[in-house]
Amino acid sequence: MKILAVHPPYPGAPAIQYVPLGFSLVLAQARQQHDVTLLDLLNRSATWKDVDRELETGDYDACFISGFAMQVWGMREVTRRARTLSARTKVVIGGVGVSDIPQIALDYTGADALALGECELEILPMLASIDAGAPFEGVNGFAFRHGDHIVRNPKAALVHDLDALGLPAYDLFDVEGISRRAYNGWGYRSMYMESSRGCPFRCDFCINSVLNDPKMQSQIYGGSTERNSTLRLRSVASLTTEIRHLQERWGIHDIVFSDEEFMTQKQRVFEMSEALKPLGVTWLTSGRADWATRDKLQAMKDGGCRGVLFGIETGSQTMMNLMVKSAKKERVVAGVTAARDVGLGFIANFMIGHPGETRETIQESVDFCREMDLVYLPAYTTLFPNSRMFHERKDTLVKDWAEYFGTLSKIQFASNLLFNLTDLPDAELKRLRNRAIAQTIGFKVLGANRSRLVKALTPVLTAALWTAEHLPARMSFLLRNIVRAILDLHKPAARQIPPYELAARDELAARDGESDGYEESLRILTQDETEGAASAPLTFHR
Ligand code: B12
Ligand code: SF4
Repeated sequence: MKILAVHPPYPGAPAIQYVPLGFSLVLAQARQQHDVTLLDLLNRSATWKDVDRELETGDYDACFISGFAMQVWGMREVTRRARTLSARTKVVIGGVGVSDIPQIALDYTGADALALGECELEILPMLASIDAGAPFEGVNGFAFRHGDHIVRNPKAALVHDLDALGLPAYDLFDVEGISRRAYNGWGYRSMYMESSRGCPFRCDFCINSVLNDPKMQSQIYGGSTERNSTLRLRSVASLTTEIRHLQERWGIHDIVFSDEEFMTQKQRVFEMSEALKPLGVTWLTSGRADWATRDKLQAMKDGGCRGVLFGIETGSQTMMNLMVKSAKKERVVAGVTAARDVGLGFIANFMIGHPGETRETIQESVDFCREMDLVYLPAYTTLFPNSRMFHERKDTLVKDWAEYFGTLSKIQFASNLLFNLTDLPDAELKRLRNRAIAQTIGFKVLGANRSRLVKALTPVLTAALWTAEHLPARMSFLLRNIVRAILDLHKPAARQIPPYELAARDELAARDGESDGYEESLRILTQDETEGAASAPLTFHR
């Protein structure tokens, strides 16, 4: 069979570029028995014209599309084109943007079927069902259109032996180009890699609040499902083989582990750090600051780790509790201090605007950052599918799915307020965010005890941040780079690494003005709006 795979763009953030691991594992399964052609619009190696040409001339049996919530608009666009240009092609969508909202996503995109989460082992049976003329029937892990209703098959079993999956289909992607791009590591030749799946926690804005909650699982997927997202580890041998492959084939010398939680498994931290040492790669991973201890961080540093991405989210214990973080502030402080002591860099990720956020809790985050010598650069808490927060609020907040997905795809939500989930007025939340950033920059530059000076300068910096938000993208990047420079200058060695968004500046500048799929996507989105398919502005019920 012939399969066209499409990785849709995220027009709101063209600097975000990476090889999607879940999708490339799915494609690796498919091509064991079938021909797979990939068009990668997110990473700018294909355009909408390529999509049209392939659909028109390729005579594909199936079209696979994958993405996060920001790419669901793109899924609809691909499906729309497939319907016109290649009516017989079965369109199958998957990825975290859609996997827990089968009815909504199939209605919105018009696709034929949808993957209900992890499903590598069901890919070949699914393709066989299309070939046999009974598409998706009896294949676990898929919801599909049947006449005028949606059939939801049982969820697929989790993959327990990750080693058995083999290599992701890296070579379908432009690894050469992507690995050099800033999003994957400033100045590194870097690739993402999966060393584990799952996380034992249930933070309510995260996918694991759904995967680790049996009630939510049965509500969303029905029938019997495995009870949680079960932490599954790849063997060190399979990891080192994959790293050697990446080194030999593409000269990769830096790995970003896509693991959700690296810190809770102590022995694993030691084992991995030891195994990575002789490979001569640098690496980055994610983990909870409250589980970071000196011994783990030291082992990581000795093993070549160049930094860890701490999901701190907030400096307020009240907010940690409301987010169901299961974290104690003292332990977060201890983790960040340990990273500083050991001299290991870290990215401190923060959010603002989670339900329950108030003036006081924002001030607590500022105070926390002041004490810890951190800059507070929070992303607005965003209502994404695949979280408890989303399922609890979607019916009251989202009035129109076309508006929701259209808007998500064209904004950089970290700095744009999509939904105000707090009781604060929108303008005040935005002002408090800018003021909080400004204050922590002030304390960082002038010193934590220079309250008066910081107080005097805060309105100026806040106004500058406000102005930056209303300036063209390039100017706002300039401002972010000033923040980046401040973070970079910080001593001692264990500095707060700027978030990805900041690291991606040159990418945008270099590509500015290039005519490719992104400009075309923005044009189609605007056209959608005028035709009322994704009309702005969003309307919210509160
Ligand atoms: C690693 C990671 C990243 C990496 C991606 C690395 C990579 N190379 O893939 C990077 C750093 C790039 C990243 C970026 C972001 N991320 Co992220 N990320 C993750 C994380 C921790 C793991 C993803 C992963 O690899 N999962 C494992 C794979 C195997 O699962 P999977 O992707 O779901 O794929 C399986 C199935 O869905 C299905 N499938 C997938 N596609 C398809 C297609 C077809 C046709 C079929 C049949 C099946 C299928 O089969 C796959 C294999 O079983 C997840 C959390 C999570 N558990 O998913 C968050 C997560 C995906 N990220 C999230 C977010 C919000 C972001 C950012 C916006 C953060 C930011 N502020 O920059 C950006 C946006 C990127 C973008 N597309 O625009 C959210 C997404 C929310 C949503 N519902 O869309 C998640 C879910 C975290 C959360 N909040 O819970 N992320
Ligand atoms: S610790 Fe991180 S990965 Fe785990 S549930 Fe919380 S946010 Fe998600």
